[in-house]
Amino acid sequence: MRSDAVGEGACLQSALDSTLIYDASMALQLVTGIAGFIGSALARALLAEGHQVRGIDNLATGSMSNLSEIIDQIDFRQADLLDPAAMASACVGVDCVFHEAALPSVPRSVIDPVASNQANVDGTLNLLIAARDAKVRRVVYAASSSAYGDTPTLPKHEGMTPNPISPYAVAKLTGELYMRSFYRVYGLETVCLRYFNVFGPRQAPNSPYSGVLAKFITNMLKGETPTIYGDGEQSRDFTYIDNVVRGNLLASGPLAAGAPAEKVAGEVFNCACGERITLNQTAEMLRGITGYTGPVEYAQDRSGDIKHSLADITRAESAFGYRPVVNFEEGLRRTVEWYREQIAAGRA
Ligand code: UD2
Repeated sequence: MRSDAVGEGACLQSALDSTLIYDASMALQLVTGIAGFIGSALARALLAEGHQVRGIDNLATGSMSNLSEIIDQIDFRQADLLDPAAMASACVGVDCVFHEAALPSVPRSVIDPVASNQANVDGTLNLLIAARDAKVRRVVYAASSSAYGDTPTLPKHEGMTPNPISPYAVAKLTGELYMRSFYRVYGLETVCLRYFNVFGPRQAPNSPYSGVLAKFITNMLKGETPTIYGDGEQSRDFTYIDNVVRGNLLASGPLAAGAPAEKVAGEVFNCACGERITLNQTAEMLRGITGYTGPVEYAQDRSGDIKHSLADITRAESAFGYRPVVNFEEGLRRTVEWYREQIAAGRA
């Protein structure tokens, strides 16, 4: 409800908003990377809002187990972003594309920059061409906070000049530039959400490229020693998955009362909590939540790593009412509980 709406006007506005929600729910939404932890969370949220959901994934880093509860309710296609025919077919009849598919990880891109570029740049371009040709209404893109690089200014705001360090950061930023280009040149509504270190249930913990929280939590719950790269004084604006899902729903358009095209198309928005914490502090907090009493190891810092990251989230708030719905500590508790259940059930 808008704060300036009162009395009869408020009822009318409420009815209009409900109509918009109902109409949008009839539409088909495409989630790329649907078997990943972000894509699958988004798919569950879209289904819960009454949408039809189609999803693609090449299963390079995603897992079908993330879709086990919803597989009967979605149109799942195992397909690669680099396959133009599969992308053209996936975009037919789609209202909004949520582009979550990516080859993540800074260190992976340092080892193999070509693979990062293929998946994150060539794949994104293929998808945009298919979305344009199918006359998709909007594409919401999972951009990355890594675009800011190591500029000393904190918090990072969207008006800053990008300064990517790793090949991964360059590739994700290039995806943003293509998003903006496709709005300017072809009129395809695109919105870039720069995610800041997303974490939560279903994030894969077992790869050398896994996100730090998935690794630390599973290490501690299993009584294994976590490794901190560097001195542990680097900081992150860790963002619980529910916040990113909320940001996507708002940025995608007529869902609820969010994001009219004139405010968001061709634009970039931070999607984060707006708070930062060091790895050392995080490890201490996790000791308290998990009950881990063992040591923490320190190792050589990673090439391409960023020291501090913190988002200014006011732009997304003023454009489409984004606000974090779950804070860091609560998100950490929920995530630990989820991994605890998985480990108890022999699934992690
Ligand atoms: C970057 C982006 C993030 C997302 C992600 C995708 C930034 C600030 N963030 O995350 O938004 O796009 O890439 O991959 O650029 N670390 C340890 N021990 C471990 C694992 C990691 O100490 O076992 C450290 C790592 O060196 C880094 C921090 O933890 O300083 C976070 O690492 P990460 O891989 O979880 O995420 P990051 O910040 O590279």
